[in-house]
Amino acid sequence: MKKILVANRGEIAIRVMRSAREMGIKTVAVYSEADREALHVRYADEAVFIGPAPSSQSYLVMDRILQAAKDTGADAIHPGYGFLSENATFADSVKAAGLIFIGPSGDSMRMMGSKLAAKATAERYNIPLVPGTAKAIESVEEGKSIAQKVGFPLLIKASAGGGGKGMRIVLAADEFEEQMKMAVSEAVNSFGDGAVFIERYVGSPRHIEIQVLGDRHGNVVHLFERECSIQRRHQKVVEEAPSSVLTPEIRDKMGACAVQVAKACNYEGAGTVEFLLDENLDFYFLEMNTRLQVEHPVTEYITGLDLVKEQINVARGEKLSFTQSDLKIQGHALEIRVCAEDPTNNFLPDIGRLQTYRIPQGPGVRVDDAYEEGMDIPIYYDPMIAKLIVYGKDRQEAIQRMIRAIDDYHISGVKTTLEFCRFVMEHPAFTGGQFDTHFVKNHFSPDLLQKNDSGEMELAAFLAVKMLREHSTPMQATTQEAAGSRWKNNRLN
Ligand code: MV4
Repeated sequence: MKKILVANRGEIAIRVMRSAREMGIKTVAVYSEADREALHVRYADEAVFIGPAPSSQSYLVMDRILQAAKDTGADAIHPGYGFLSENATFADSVKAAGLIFIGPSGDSMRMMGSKLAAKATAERYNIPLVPGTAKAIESVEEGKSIAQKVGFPLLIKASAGGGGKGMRIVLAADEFEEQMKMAVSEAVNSFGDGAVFIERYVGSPRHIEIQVLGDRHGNVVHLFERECSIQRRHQKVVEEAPSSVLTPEIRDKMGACAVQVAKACNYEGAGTVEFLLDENLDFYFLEMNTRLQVEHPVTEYITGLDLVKEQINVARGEKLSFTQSDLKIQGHALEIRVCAEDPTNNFLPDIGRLQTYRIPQGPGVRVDDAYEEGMDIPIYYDPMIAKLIVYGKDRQEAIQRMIRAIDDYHISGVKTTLEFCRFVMEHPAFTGGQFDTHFVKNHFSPDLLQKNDSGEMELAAFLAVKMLREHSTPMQATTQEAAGSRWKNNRLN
């Protein structure tokens, strides 16, 4: 493998290119009209323009991307996450064009893309599933009779859904028919596949996922778990590894189940097997994500591995260079997603220019981003500005380091989720490890931020200093920048 085209943008494109460069592999970026000045374009050895800003006309157009690979002589394509990363047709087309797809086969993706096929496969290997059905419900009558056995509340889920899409809760029998009809029509409209199934509703679950890695020779290992329970509307906000609740026994069992799921679909590359964990610490297989995930860095920190390098190695046909018993959890890692959203206004996306943008540094701090001060956040894509990842010898040190890193992160011009993430880090339910997927709904309200808005305090102090300087010694504080940096220095001294 000599040249990789990265079919993505933003932080993940740069993340992939960094590993490729360390391995002596050239990189090709693709970019849309909105990304002419983007950092992933500058970071790559070459870049190819692929179309207008909307991703449906650029990052999602398979032929454009395949043509760009052909034109630049790339011999492999890395899809990143999102966009075409879980598109089985794309994986097949890359292979058909004589290129290496850095990821699983189209067949593995198809099997796991169907939640029903995935559940049926897991069932054959005696992997625990939430009580319900691993078969499509054929009629309202059949559904009602299964619902009576499963009990209420229950969930109707779309087989082609995932990540929370196409899910409906049914609280009692008299709602079943209406909810099932809605679920089916939604599934047809959104996915072109009306197959639905039933699961008992787990009321207070934690979301735990296991990172797996497989090679072409049938070897599969797991790289332990990530806990992603702190989320909002299915958007993860905080991720950590290891989970604060898993015992070594549950971890081993869950890991073995995840490896089994991956083996059952001949999985090659990096993938993630998702589980729900209930209050009794019983776990249930939910689905498998057939891509590198946003939160992969926490796993990299606790295992010392570079997951992109591992993906590249197995895509070249190499055997995994380690076995399960070589792997050990070391320390604790946390990740927060720094998004251009206003946590005081229902997390409304905020666009605009990064007037100030300074990232935290120091031991155990990693920032995966694709922005510089002065850049605009484009409206066309994900509002994530950066991922802030920290590592510590234990969970407490990681939390304290995260708070320090958040305080060292300076962003102005757009509203961000930084202060909200700081709130999470200090909340007793989080520090005590007593939380589930309802954390944000149960513990957060915007007024809790405003009370403690150090950003606003800083701005007030900054303006006061600026006014003083402008009135007393105008030559010393000519720009906001200069006044701002003096204020920071004052504080440090
Ligand atoms: C569930 C559930 C409760 N019971 N299934 C949402 C995302 C998708 N992967 C599965 N999801 C859920 N499935 C049963 N039987 C609750 C959720 C769920 C959830 C899961 C993980 C992380 C966040 C979540 C937020 C709301 C609901």
